[in-house]
Amino acid sequence: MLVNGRWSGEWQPVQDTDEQGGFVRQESRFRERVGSERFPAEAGRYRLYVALTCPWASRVLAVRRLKGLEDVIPVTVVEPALTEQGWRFGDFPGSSGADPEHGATWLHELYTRADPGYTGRATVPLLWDTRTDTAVNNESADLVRMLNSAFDELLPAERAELDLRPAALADEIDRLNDWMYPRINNGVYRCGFATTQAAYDEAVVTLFDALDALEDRLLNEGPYLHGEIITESDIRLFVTLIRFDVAYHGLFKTNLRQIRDYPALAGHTGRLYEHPGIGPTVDFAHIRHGYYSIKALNPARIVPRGPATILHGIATGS
Ligand SMILES: N[C@@H](CCC(=O)N[C@@H](CS)C(=O)NCC(=O)O)C(=O)O
Repeated sequence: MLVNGRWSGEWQPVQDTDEQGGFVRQESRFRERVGSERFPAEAGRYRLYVALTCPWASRVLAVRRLKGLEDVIPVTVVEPALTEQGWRFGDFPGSSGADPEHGATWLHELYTRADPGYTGRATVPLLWDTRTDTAVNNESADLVRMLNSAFDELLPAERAELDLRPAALADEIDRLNDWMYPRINNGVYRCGFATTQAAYDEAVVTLFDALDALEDRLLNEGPYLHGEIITESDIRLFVTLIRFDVAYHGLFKTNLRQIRDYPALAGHTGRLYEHPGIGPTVDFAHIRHGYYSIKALNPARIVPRGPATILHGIATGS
């Protein structure tokens, strides 16, 4: 990570732990908004830096595509494997090559450009303002909301009208998001990055209890988490579940069941994967290489070949 603007030590995944050895994720540092006076909505002005292995970045990418913002917000994809200095720009298939704005080698160079005294991790997603050459926001929860509405004036009516958090459902969406985050989205990381047996045991039981609850919810109230329309909650769930059988089940030891064992969750994940606004943002090679490059969990960094298919038939390209 960066300490006072300088890279220190070798990259390692565990950010912080609580007294029980449980994984604690750092708070995002850049929290400005497009649509403010400082950062007005403009086509081509902001660049989104992502890793395709990363679920947080991928939920922003899915919203970008669903809203039709590809030409408004250009994207740079880093290489999937985390190096000793974190995310690196390069030529892995599906990555974008060199950083077009600064010719940086590592993403952390952008963090110190935005804040020369930055202390913390250099994470994706990161929204960058090319006009003032600084970071706007590195919190995917904010970015999902921003892309849902802040650029609407630049979009044709049917894309502008697409609302992943309609006012009538907003409270319910927030409630479900807050419930899913610790149990499922961050829950898989709490399993994988636990540093004690007790912390892992607690996380894995909580995770599967939550999956069981969502299976029931979808069976009774589906096809989507809030009924008939796709919302932010569905995208948040999807980015975790599409990685589950490929990465988390093995590497993170979330192996009580697979998503393919849950008919409704598998159906939900498959349906979103088939959606032209969502499926193309998924890259299984990046997911596999990204997660299995984490040396602390997989010292020889061998990338497994399987599973060849997930969810009753989606090929993962191994
Ligand atoms: N709260 C952030 C978390 C982002 C995050 O943790 N991204 C991971 C990849 S999945 C990352 O960039 N890790 C690099 C590091 O830990 O150094 C968000 O949701 O945007």
